[in-house]
Amino acid sequence: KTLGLIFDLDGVIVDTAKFHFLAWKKAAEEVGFELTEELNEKLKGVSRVDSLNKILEWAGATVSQEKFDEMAANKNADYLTYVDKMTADDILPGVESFIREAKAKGYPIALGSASKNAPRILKHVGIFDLFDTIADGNSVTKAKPDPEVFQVAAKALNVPYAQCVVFEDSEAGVEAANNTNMLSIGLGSKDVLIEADHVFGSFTEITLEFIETQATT
Ligand code: B16
Ligand code: MG
Repeated sequence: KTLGLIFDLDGVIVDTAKFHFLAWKKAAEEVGFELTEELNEKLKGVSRVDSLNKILEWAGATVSQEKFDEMAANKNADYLTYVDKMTADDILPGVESFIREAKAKGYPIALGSASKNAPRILKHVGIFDLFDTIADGNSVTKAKPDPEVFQVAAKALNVPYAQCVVFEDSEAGVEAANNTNMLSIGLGSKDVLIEADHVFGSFTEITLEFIETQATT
């Protein structure tokens, strides 16, 4: 039976969280708030609009819709200056070879990310062509932990939800996968990703054989 493999982007394929952090930190300064790395953790996997709403809430600030849109646009422009400097060296260890091996075995591959910049990032690091479909912030209306983004990916791959495997670094993403009966593989800390079916520190520790056994039993 076939398996659909769905990969999150930030934290799974590349570490763009550090660039989001720098850009949000600058945006937060505009409303007199200092964004810490600890608070930045809460922005992982969260959409651009929801991230700005959280920051304004932490800052105790209210802004007009016009200012809100301007802040979000400036943050994104700032973020893209970092993205545009990315190269193949920014791909996280082990993930590209894992995808290539899975592709060689005929498994369909999808991206399932909250980012609206996903195609641009994948093209920058040179692996856009490895994906059969891209489900991202432009394809959905509901954010993780709603499973919409993974369901859109599975439908495009034409694989039943129960035969899909999701690779995620965020709690919301793991929850989203679990909410639609997909196998959830966490990338990160076992203490944080407690809901994941399995957790690994990095892709260098994951074998395709292990995923095949877990997904078919
Ligand atoms: P953009 P993922 C998420 O990516 C990031 O983790 C999150 O910090 C970011 O706000 C979100 O994408 C939206 O990104 O501003 O580029 O549309 O982990 O879902 O791949
Ligand atoms: Mg992520």
